[in-house]
Amino acid sequence: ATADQWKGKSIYQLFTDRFAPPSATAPARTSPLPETCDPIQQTWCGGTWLSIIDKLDYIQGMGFDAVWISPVSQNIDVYTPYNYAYHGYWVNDPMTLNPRFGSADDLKALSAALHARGMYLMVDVVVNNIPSLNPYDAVNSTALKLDGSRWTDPNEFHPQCWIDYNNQTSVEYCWLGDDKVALMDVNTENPTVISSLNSWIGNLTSTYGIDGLRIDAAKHVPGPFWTDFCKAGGVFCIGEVYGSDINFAASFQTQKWMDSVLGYPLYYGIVNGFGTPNGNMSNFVEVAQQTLATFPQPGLLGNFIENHDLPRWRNTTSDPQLAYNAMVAQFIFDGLPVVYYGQEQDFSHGAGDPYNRAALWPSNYANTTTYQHIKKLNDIRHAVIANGTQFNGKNFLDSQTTIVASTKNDVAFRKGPLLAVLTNRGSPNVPQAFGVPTSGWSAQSAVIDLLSCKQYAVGSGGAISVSYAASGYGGMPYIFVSQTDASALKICGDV
Ligand code: ABC
Ligand code: CA
Repeated sequence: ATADQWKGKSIYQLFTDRFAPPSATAPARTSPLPETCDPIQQTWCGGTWLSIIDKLDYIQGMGFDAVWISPVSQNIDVYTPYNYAYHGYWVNDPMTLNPRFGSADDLKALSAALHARGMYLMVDVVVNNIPSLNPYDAVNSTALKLDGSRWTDPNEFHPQCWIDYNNQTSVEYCWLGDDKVALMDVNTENPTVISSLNSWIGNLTSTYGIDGLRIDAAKHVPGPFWTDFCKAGGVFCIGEVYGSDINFAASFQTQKWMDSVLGYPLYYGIVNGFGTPNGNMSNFVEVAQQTLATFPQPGLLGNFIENHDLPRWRNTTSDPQLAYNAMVAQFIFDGLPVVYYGQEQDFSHGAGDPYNRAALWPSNYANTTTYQHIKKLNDIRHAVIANGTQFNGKNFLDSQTTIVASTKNDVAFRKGPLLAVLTNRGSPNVPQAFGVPTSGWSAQSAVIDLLSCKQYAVGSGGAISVSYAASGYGGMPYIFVSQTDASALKICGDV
């Protein structure tokens, strides 16, 4: 699928090994399986491509229409100082499927099951690096063959050096990882490497019906490599450009290296703004404005508040209302929401890798308040998109977010017909209010908050005011639409 077809999708990110256990319909491939799955053990918990199919109702029931799965290629299957390659990122041969997760038919079955539901499949791909346990002796042909590396000619790697993050040349040519598990840097300028990777990626997407690619470690490869790679893949490419630098991240779009990148800069803005009670809202506003001004297509960014490399949101911030506000920013701001499995279960165990990668099944896939909140946010997006609801002649997807008002604790932004009114005050009710002077709607008209389904009156000059004094409601987020739109959207029934 193209970038245009992805616009408006909403993505659920999962680790194949950790999302769903093998069951009667998706039998175990490795046995015996661990009884419990403790992430600290860093070993396989047994999830497979077939077991994902068993739980698609759970994902689709939350309103997602795309699933990003962890890498599908073969990994080193040996014990390392960081234990085992359950996460799938230690790819030693991109061109072979990882038998831990199933067969070619199983991956096709997953793709077909998603497509039957009108959902897209996104696959994580790792081409920058190949792991080695012998960093200082890794790049010789004997060692490479022993490691089962796809590349066996030393010229297919860059010489050993560890990355210096202050130097972009080093970021591109030196090695990720460390001397326990080195990630040898693939020579992505070598013509053999280029042509085999390009023909492989075209094959992979067509053979398995893959609709989009998440490009691992995108900033570690000279950008022009990706232009041809993504063209060969023939589908939407979204890169991982880990860091807060907006200009650098935006260059992937401006230089046309790939369609888009994950919204790392906005992530830091959301953390700064909503990650602590009374946090730094002006930082959120600044990052949001720069993001909108710098990316040619902010509507294609992948917006997240946690992932497999970062702390769980609830690990650093236990207040549920801060999480609900952060998620409204994640869903209503320009971009595609990307929710990391477990976010809907309020997983809080996880200050980082490997704790943030717990198995989902101990949650019993419960219908939590957060699951419902996410479902509501997805429903709202789907409804405004499907209805083509307009504001000033533009619909939701075609209009760019504008910051309408802000204080040191609050922010209001509009995207098309929706006005999000958010705060970082947190749960306690306080005798304070936030007035948005010009909501965009006319005085005396009525608006509906789609989250509470309550009606609010627009005051003189088009002002809307929300109070944080209501007992038990405190600092909840609001998503306003005009009453006319609300009745068309049906999110709140007949209003
Ligand atoms: C293993 C162990 C860990 C151990 C680690 C050293 O080795 O499991 O316990 O701590 C895979 C596995 C990991 C594994 C690694 C290494 O391989 O998943 O479990 O860790 O063996 C991608 C994937 C990631 C994957 C790889 C490798 C790449 O999402 O899961 O890891 O294929 C860098 C890369 C980024 C990479 C990330 C893990 O490391 O750029 O591609 N992710 C700075 C840099 C970033 C850097 C980040 C973390 O540090 O700028 O480039 O990411 O090292 C902000 C700044 C940022 C700054 C952050 C920390 O602070 O704005 O720039 O990021 O304020
Ligand atoms: Ca590289």
